[in-house]
Amino acid sequence: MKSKLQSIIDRRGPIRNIGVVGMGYVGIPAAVLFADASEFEFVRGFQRDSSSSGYKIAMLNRGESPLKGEEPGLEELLGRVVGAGKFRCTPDFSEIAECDAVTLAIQTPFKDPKDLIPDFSALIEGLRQVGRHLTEGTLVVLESTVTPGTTAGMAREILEEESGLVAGEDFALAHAPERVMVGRLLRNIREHDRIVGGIDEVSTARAIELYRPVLTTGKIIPMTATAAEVTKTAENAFRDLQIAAVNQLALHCEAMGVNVYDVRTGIDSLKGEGITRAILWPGAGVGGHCLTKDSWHLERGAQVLGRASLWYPHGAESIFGVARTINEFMPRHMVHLTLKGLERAGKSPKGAKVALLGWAFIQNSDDTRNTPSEPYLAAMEETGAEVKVHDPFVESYPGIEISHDLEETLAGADVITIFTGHHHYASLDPIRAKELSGKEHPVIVDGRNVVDPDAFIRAGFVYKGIGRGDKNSHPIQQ
Ligand code: SAJ
Repeated sequence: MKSKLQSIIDRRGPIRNIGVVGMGYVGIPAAVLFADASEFEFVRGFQRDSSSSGYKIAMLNRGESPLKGEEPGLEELLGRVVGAGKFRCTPDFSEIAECDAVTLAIQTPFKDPKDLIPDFSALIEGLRQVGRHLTEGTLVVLESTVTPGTTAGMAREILEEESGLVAGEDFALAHAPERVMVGRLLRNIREHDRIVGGIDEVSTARAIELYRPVLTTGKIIPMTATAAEVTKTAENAFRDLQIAAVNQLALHCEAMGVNVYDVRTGIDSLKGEGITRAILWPGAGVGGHCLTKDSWHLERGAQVLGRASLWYPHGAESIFGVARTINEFMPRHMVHLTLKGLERAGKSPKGAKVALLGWAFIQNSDDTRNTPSEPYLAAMEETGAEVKVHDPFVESYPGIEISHDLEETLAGADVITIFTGHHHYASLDPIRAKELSGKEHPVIVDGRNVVDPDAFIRAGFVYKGIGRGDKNSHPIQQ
């Protein structure tokens, strides 16, 4: 016996008109790829005409991408679908009523991860807009990373409240989390496998119809909406955990007088079916907008959905929470290494000049979201140090002066701290750096294993490095 929803969908026919809500780094590539698929007739990009981002509407309709940074193929594809009349950006949400399928790609940051309350305000606004103009048989898909339970819970309630329709009976509802990375947006959507989770079988099937045409090598992985939410948050929680594990190992190696990178090479050599170790890289900290929040979304999901049935070994904290604590500790460990280095150089931190190299959260990028350099800078300034920041990729950052002149930043420095593994820093010359510092024993703190410790020690530096238990107590060369 066909469900009511299946009958409505059959009467409506195949998906032809698509709406994408949220013209950001997830929504724009998704919209142009739907528009480029011959299976679909027309795609609307919905964008609020707000003071901060309303400018995108006219830009997109001219075939210009408002996204920063290089996105191979995006502008050319955008120009093509706009020229072919298959894509248009609009602030008129009433046009949702024309769409057979609507996806929402709206950011879901945390106000303060500690209280586990995400800021869903933008997503809620988007859901209300969609709900107000929702028609029978439409498929609604959340692409944003959300706390497990949101699609079948809050999102469903808002859509039903605004539309007067019933999810799973009058309209289809699913979660298909984005897995895109800046710089490879189109490639990721086409080539990554796509998790597609409906609140019921009919919704899942309808969502598969929507996403299959844009995949090239990627396959569809169907599941329930809540399982899809757990998959997305957990795939990042697992990465955060892997990084925390090697950060913890680095701290142990420092204490045991061992080079963590030798240990890493040894562990990584264990290769073979089912025995390979996924050991990542220790470092000065974990930034970005994915790993710093997705573990908290997962934890909150377990707390809210799991409720009373959630149970850990007596008194234990969730391993994902512990991983976050370790990764958030690493910038403080960099402060500890800096202060220990200054102590060895016989210098007080008060008034010490620190050259902080790297403000982006990831190497060779200008992306500064949740950069671990920020807590380091704040903590060092609290000790009375004067910090100058250098980053070759970052144009500007509110309240922080970012220099693009490395020699100027190094001039007079008592400490050089490498926070981001930009390739520029690999060629840092110890002799020149010492000259520029003008100090007898300047300190270098390497947070990303970028420089050769012996070269700097020979030049008279006091060296400290994450995980470098073999070098952190070296004799100081006169
Ligand atoms: N980091 C380490 N050690 C490592 C790897 C990363 O300290 O071994 C640090 C980086 O310096 C950075 C932070 O962690 O500060 C995050 O790095 P990331 O490589 O995970 O980059 P993200 O945050 O952009 O993660 C994204 C995620 N993609 C999506 O959510 C769609 C993640 O799932 C991907 O695995 C990651 O990109 C990737 O592999 O590029």
